[in-house]
Order: sequence, then structure tokens, then C-alpha cells
Amino acid sequence: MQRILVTGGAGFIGTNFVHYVLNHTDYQVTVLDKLTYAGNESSLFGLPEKRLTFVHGDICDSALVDSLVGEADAVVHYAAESHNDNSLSNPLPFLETNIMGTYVLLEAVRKHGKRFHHISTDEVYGDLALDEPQRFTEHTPYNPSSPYSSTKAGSDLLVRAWVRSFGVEATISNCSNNYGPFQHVEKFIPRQITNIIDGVRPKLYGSGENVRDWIHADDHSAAVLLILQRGGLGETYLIGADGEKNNKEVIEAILVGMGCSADDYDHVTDRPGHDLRYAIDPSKLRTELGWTPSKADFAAGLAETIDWYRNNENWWRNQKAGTEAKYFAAGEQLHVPDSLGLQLSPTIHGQGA
Ligand code: NAD
Ligand code: TDX
Repeated sequence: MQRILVTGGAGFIGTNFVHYVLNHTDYQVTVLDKLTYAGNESSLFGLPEKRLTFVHGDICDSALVDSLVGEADAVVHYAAESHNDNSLSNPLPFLETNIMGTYVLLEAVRKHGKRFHHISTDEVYGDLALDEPQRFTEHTPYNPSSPYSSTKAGSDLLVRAWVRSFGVEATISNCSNNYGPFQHVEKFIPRQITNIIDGVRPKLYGSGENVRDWIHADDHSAAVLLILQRGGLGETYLIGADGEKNNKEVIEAILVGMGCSADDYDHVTDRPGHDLRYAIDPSKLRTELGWTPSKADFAAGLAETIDWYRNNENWWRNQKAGTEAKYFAAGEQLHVPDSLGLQLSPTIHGQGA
């Protein structure tokens, strides 16, 4: 393998993957990215220019995709509309990019006979009860809840159909919640870190009992590279680092890690259809491909991530006001879950949700 085409390489996880590949292989990388509100070309600045080509374009542009796929040996497909809350207010771009964009890529790899790796999410499996002992496996039935996760599920099924019907050489990975540097401030962890930097209280949806299975983006990248190099064609691999935590625990850890009191946050309106719990059983990846996470210490990874946002304000500052305005326009309000029996508390510096 000489050249890989990375779609969505200016987004959070794609960027981390491009950094990882350039640091750990001798591959050439071409990034294809539309630079939506979530893409940031500056995340790729400073990487070796001789090994990295950036193409500004849309994965739905079949002529462009055809020519870039023709020049590559393999495609790793990260590009997507990725935020559940946005999919609730405007689902259409999710159908266009996640479904149609994946279709365009599949037709190109089919035509050119190229290796394809599709990046997906654990959310395709729906959610689990808090006390459910079985975690998600490659055999869990699909049961997506949101417009976002249903379009990701649809894209996975397209990949499987192109493998079976046309013999496309593809693999799929479904990963749990990522955290680390370069994540847009709309997402849970960076939103709270940057709120605290701005003197605004963090915002917890509902009661905060919802559980996410956190993995550092570098561990995700290492797993994807391994699957690309050694994964069985047509196979699906679940990626997770045994990192289950509820949202309340995470918000408290961020507050304490930033020198604030653990209860200095607001409960706000819950997300409609909010999935209760995700949890990955990564046994197949561990036993068949020998993957192990090297950044599974969440406290250490979180401290590193807090430092990154403190030291890179120029990277996130111009996303922040627009993101908070979007939450406000979507109707986010202070809300105390009945079960907590708490009083509403004022926000730091008088700023509300
Ligand atoms: P992100 O929103 O940060 O980045 C998405 C990138 O795709 C952006 O750079 C954007 O400009 C680009 N893009 C969007 N539409 C495009 C189009 N039509 N053509 C070309 N580029 C386009 O997303 P992320 O969090 O980095 O997620 C990347 C992938 O990983 C997605 O497929 C997502 O479903 C999957 N995933 C994410 C997580 C997570 O925790 N964030 C977990 C599991 C899987
Ligand atoms: O301000 C917030 N307060 C809050 O309590 C935000 C933004 C989120 N939350 C909650 C909702 C979720 O339970 O935190 C949890 C994580 O939220 P997100 O960061 O929006 O992630 P999630 O909805 O779990 O989806 C993520 O993981 C799976 C990614 O955004 C998806 O792209 C990926 O597929």
C-alpha cells in the first residue's frame, strides 16, 4: 500500500488518523474534505507536505471521487455529518453525506477495484439498559435511534451489500465515543472544557445517568490502521477500550481536573430519544488482530485533552459562540430532573444555558 485516500480527514477523528498514519507508516495520504462547519484544514498544518495532499471537495461529487479513488490504493472513509443534536434539527445533510456520499465512494472503489475501510459507530446498535450484562458485539442486531445513527446504519448496510453483491474488498469498524484533541466544541467533552475556560457552567443533559464507552482517538486510529492492513475482507470489527462512564462522572472529572467544584454544573433539557447506554465488547479485535489500547487511562487522557484545549484556544475560539447559539436556538434550557429534587442554581458570571 502506497497511497491512502482519507475522506473527512479535516474532521476530529480523521485528523487524528492522518497524524497517526504519517507518524507510524511511510504511506502517502490524500485527504478529501468538504470543510463543513466541522472541518478545519488547520488541524493538518505542520504535517510533512511531501506526504500529504489536501483536496477540498464533496464525497457526493462522483467525478472528483472517481479520479481520487483511481489514484489511491485504499480508501478510509471518515467523512460524515456526525452530531446527533444537529440530526434532530436538520436531518437532510445526514442523508446526503452519510448515505449518498457512501454510495458514491462504493461505486468508485467497485469500478477501480480498490480496498475500502468504512468508519462507523456503536450507535447503529441502539442502546442498552444500565444493568444489561451483554455488551454490543458484531452479532448485535441493528436498532438505531436518531436520524444520525440511522444514516450510519444505512451506510454500513450499503457496504455489506457492495461486498456481497459486487465483491468489493471492504471492512467496517464500529467504534465507541472518541475523545482527544481537535474535537469540535459542539461535542460533550470539549463543550464542557471550553465552557469552563469561558466561565460558563457545564451543561448536563437530563439526569446525566447516560453511559458512554470512551476511547482515546489515538487508540481508534491504531485499530483502524490494523484492520486496514490485516483485517479479514468483508468483516466487521467493534472498537472499544472498556471505558464506560456516565455523563455525570465525566462532567465532574472535567470540573475537578480544571480546579472547580465537582457540582458546579447545570442540568439542561434532555436530548429527545437520548440513548441510555453504549458498551462495546472488543474481543474480536483483541483476539483476531491482537489490538490493545495504549491510552485506556481515561483520567490521563482527559487531563491531556484539557491541556490541549487550554493551549489551543485559537483552534476552537471561532467555533464557540455559534455552537452555543445553536444550542440556545434548539431550545436548551435549565432543567432539574424530578428525581434529583434540586433547586436551580445560578450560572457562573450570570450566563444561562
Ligand atoms: P466530524 O464531524 O468532526 O468530522 C467530519 C468531517 O467530514 C469534517 O471534516 C467535514 O468537513 C467532513 N465532511 C462532512 N461532509 C462531507 C462531505 N459531503 N464530503 C467531504 N467531507 C465531508 O466527525 P468525527 O467525530 O471526526 O467522526 C468521523 C467519523 O467517525 C464519522 O463517520 C462518525 O460517524 C464516526 N464515528 C465518530 C465517533 C465519535 O465519537 N466522534 C465515534 C464512532 C464513529
Ligand atoms: O452539552 C452536552 N451535554 C450532555 O450531557 C452534550 C453536547 C452532550 N451531552 C451528553 C449526550 C450524550 O449522552 O453527552 C453524551 C455524549 O454526547 P455527544 O458528544 O453529542 O456524543 P454522542 O451523541 O454519544 O455521539 C458520539 O459518539 C458516537 C459522536 O458524536 C458520534 O459521531 C459517534 O457516532
